[in-house]
Order: sequence, then C-alpha cells, then structure tokens
Amino acid sequence: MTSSLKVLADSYYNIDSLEKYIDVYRISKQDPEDFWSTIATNNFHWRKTWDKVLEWDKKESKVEWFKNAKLNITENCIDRHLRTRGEKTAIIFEPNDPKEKAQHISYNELAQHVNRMANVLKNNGIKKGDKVCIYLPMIPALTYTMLACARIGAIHSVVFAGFSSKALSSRINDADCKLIVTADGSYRGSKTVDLKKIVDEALLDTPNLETCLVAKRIHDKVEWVEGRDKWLHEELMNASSECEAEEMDAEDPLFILYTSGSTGTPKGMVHTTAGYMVFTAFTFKNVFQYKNDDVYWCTADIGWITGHSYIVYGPLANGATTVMFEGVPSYPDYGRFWDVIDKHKVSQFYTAPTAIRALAKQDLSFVDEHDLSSLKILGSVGEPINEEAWHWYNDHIGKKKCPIVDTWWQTETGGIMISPIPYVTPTKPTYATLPIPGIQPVLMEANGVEIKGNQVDGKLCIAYPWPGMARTVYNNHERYKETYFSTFPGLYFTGDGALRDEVGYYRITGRVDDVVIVSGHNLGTAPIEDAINEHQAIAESAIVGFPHEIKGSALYGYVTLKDEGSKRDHDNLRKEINQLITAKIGPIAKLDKIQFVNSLPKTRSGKIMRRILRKIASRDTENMGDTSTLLNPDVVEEINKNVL
Ligand code: 6R9
Repeated sequence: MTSSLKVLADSYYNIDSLEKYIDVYRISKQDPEDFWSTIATNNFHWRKTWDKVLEWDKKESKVEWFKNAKLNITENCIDRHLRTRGEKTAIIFEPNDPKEKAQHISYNELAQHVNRMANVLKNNGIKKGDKVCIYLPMIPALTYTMLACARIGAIHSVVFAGFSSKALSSRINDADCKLIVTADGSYRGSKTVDLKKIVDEALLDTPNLETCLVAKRIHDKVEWVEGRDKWLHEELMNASSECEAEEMDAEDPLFILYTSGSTGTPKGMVHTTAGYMVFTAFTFKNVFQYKNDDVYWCTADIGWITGHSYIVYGPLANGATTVMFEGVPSYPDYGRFWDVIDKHKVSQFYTAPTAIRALAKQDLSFVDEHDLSSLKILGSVGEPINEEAWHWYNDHIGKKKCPIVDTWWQTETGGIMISPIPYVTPTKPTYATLPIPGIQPVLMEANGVEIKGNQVDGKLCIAYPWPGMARTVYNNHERYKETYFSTFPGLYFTGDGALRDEVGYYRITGRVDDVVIVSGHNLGTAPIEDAINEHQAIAESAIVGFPHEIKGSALYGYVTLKDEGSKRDHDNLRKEINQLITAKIGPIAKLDKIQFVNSLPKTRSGKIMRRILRKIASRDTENMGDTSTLLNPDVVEEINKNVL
C-alpha cells in the first residue's frame, strides 16, 4: 500500500461516512494485509509486532495472522485503559431480579477481579495452554474467569449453562479440560436452576478433570466432593489482586467454543489471540459506532459467540461500558428489556430476532411505559430477521430514528462479517447489506462456478482470510478442512445461502445444510436424532426445521417405530422423546411436532432425504424437486397425507 493509502486507512478505524466506507473497502480489497496491519498497528498494545501479516497455506487450510507478534489480550482489554479511564464503568451487571441492585464495575475494579481470579486458577495448578471449562450463568464471575484465563494463557471453553450434563461432559472431555468453574445455581426468571447438580452428574464421566470451583449465587445447599470441589469466594480471599500478564504469541489459542454441524459431534472451534482481538475490536467500533459515554447492551448469553465477541472482548478492547444481563425478557414482565434500557440509558441495543418476535406479540404498553430516548442504534443477530419483526423493532423500539444493524456472522467467523454501518450504510429490511472492510463475500453455484453480478443468489463463501476466522476444529484439523474448505476449494464455505440485490446488498436466506436455528440457537439435527434413536421403541428418526412465528424455526421430527413401539400410546411416546432430548442435549432441542411414520424417504445410498421432509413440515409441497434418486417414493405421499 502506498503511504497515502496507509494514512487513509489510519483515520478509518472508525468509518463514519459512506465515502469513507467505499474508500476503505476498496483499500482493504486491494491489499488486505496492509489494511489489517495498519488497523492493528495503531489501535492496540503489542509487546512485539509481527514479522509477517498473513501466512496462508491454502492446501492445508492453515491461516496465521500477525506472525510472531507478542501480546496479551487482557492488556488490551483492561490495563491500557487504566491510565485514561480507570474509573469508567466497564461492566454494568443487571441481575435477574430488578429489585437486586445493579453493579457498576469500573476498569480499575475489573483489573483487580481478573487478576485475583487469575491467581486462583494458578493456585489450582492451571498453567499456560491448559484448558478451563466455564459453566456459569450470566454473572460477573463469568467474564472475570474468561479474562483470567486469557491473563495467564489458559484456554477457556465456555459451555452455555442451559446444556445438559451429557452435553457438558462430552465438551469437557473433547477439550480435555482440567478445571471447571461453575455456580451453586442460577436464576432464570422466577425459577432457579441447580447448576451444581448438573455439573456433578457431568463430572461422573470426566476422568481428567481435577478441580471444580463453585461460585455462590443462589445460596442453596449443594452436594460436595471433597478434594475436587472448592468455593470460589474462599479461593479468592487467599489470592492476590496482582498478576503479571503472560506473554502470548499472536496465534496462541484464546478459546474453544463448540458449535453444531450438520453431522457428527459438536465442533470445538478454536480462536486465537491477536487476529480475534483485532477483528472483534474493529467490528465492534464500526458496527456500533461506539462513542466514549455510550452504554452498550448485547442481550446474548456469553455461552454463545455473540457474547464472547460483543459482550466481552470487542467492547472491552474499545474501553466501552458493556451491560451484562442475568435475566430473561419476560421477567418480572415483558417490559424488562425496555426497563433496563431506560434504567441504564442504553445507547446501543443488540438482540436476536427470536426475542424481537416474542416481545412484539405482547401489549405495546410494555414498551410505552419506558423512556427509550437514549437509544441510538439497534442490532439484530443469529438468524434472518423477518420483515414484520424488523418494522416492529424499527417503529416501536427505535421510534424510526435508530438504524438497525442486521449483522450476519458465525461462531467460525469470530466477528461480524456483513452488516450495515449505522448512519453510514442505508438500511433495507431483512438485508445484512454490505461486507465489513477486509471481508470478501462471493456467491457460488453448486457446481463451483462463481456467480458474478447483481440480482443473483447462491451459496455464500468468503474468498480471502480475515483475522477473526477460527483456525481449526480442536483436535481435528481434517474436519475443519472438510467442513469449510472442501466444498469450494480455496474458499471458506459458510453453509448459508444468500442473495445479492440490484445494488449489491446481501440478504441471508438460511442454512443450506442441515443445521436448524431455533430461537437463535444452532442445532444440528444429527445429535438430536442420535438421542431419540436410543429410545427402545424407536427405529429411526429424521429431524427438520419448519417456520415458526416466534422461534424462527422449530423442530419437526419424523419417527419410525420398532414393532414393540407400534403398540404404544403415541402421546406418551412423544413425551418420552422430548424427555430424552432434554436429558441428552437440553430443552432447547425439544421437538414441536412429532409424526409417526412407517418409513422415511431415502436415497439409494441410504441417506434420508431431509429436503423433502423439510418441505412437508413447512407445508410447501407443490414442488418436491427431484425425487428420482429416492428408493421408496411412495412413502412421501403417505407422510404428506398425515402431516401434523
Ligand atoms: C453469530 C451467530 C451462525 C448462523 C449463520 C446463519 C445464522 C446469524 C444472521 C444469520 C441471517 C443474520 N445467522 N446471523 N442469518 N441473518 N443476521 O449467530 O453465530 O450461532 O454460529 O450461527 O446463524 O445461518 O450461519 P452462530
């Protein structure tokens, strides 16, 4: 890049006009390495800078950014802010119960909490490179623990605290975690959840896990395994609040986070230190146009990538104030989100379409009771936002004056890839609009030919590496290559379909594979089928998604019974199936509809044809597409006749 372009990119860490966006996008495409290196040089604290910006081994699908640079992400998220904004609130913790006082945790306090926690981990034998599982509700200890891991170079693996003990133990074992941090329990609206009990069950099956640290939250009695279990508050009392940050290599893993694929077990996506930091910080700054006094709130759970990137790392790297909400949108009533916005004067609000749809169904008085005038920007993430929800969000929450950023991205991408930049990119309902600078989307035909031009649709791929991309699947690089880089060699395949309109705006049309997104949670159908098939009366099953007013998609199961099962009462069986799923995966994966069928449509090679089942479940049977590869075409009619 010539020096004048460098100067241009420098001033563009914050893109604040369409002209700048167009310029900086052009620069980023001409020379992505120089673009990212300029962004990285000027906005972060490095102990040592890189020898090479990008190393890309296409054949091995191996990508390294900022090669040989040294840093610690917590020095960027905490220490460097202490001189200029030590007393600024880093985290506002809003508890489940609105009567419990919110906590304002300053950057100075955050530093102390994180260091203390880091020392607790060290005192319990955790060293650089060790894996730590975190199974905590949305309480400050969750953020402290993640950052404490990063401080000492341990790799965190956060497991969403709604997953069952089976799901938890398999993740602990897959990542070979030595220690788990959990809580005695969690609040969820008017209920409590016995987290420690779930952990106790999981730990029956995790031979290499040594220590279980338990945070006190619901002050309930818990079972105790001497030698293994320790109260976190007691450990913290004996720990110093000073802890040197470990020097990390740019490509040292920062965390593992599991995501479901279309087949097989969940994949432990590995994100590394420097690239992830640069990408989440840059995208946070631009997509939310964060200004110094803003209060930013993302409602996601930190158990998902959205929470990692846009509650914790992106905001803190920018010295922002980020809200952490423990509760649910319906407690004590459906006005809770709007109450929290009013109470903390939230300026950027980032949530999921499924929440918007659920809240839009309630009486408008829940919204109108609250002053939402602090809002400047609204965000959406997790699944396609339908037009009706978009307009409700725009009219009633944004009062038609807050741009909506419909942000498309994935666990694997680390951060936002396609999104409007608010007050810069004109928005269009249901469109994620334009790529972030540095991101090169392409649309592909199934036969591997790129679809150029506008007003086209195809399979969404990314043509050039970006710093935030996951580097591998933990312990299984072959699976990484196979899943993301083999469909279209040399390109990252997202698994999503998209269309590009007449001006080049992107609209995501959904998964092209077998992942179903229920209320914003990605669910692979295979593990659910696996769970059901364990039922002694059941022969086989196939799960597909179908459109659902609130959840976006819901699950529809087709089940064939063994002989003994055919005598059983169907409603009882349905109950048992959902109980099994709850135990094996979690309640989120329960089936909305279960149809008992004589057989499933299969291809000659024995694969269930989910495409057809999807159409039946969605009542979209006019054009079934090509059924010529079916082994048993007559079952289709029978299934369709009895659709629920
Ligand atoms: C961040 C996150 C990724 C999948 C992705 C796509 C869907 C996410 C979307 C969207 C349409 C959006 N998705 N954002 N679809 N519009 N704005 O959700 O990560 O849980 O890994 O899910 O979610 O299908 O491929 P993850």
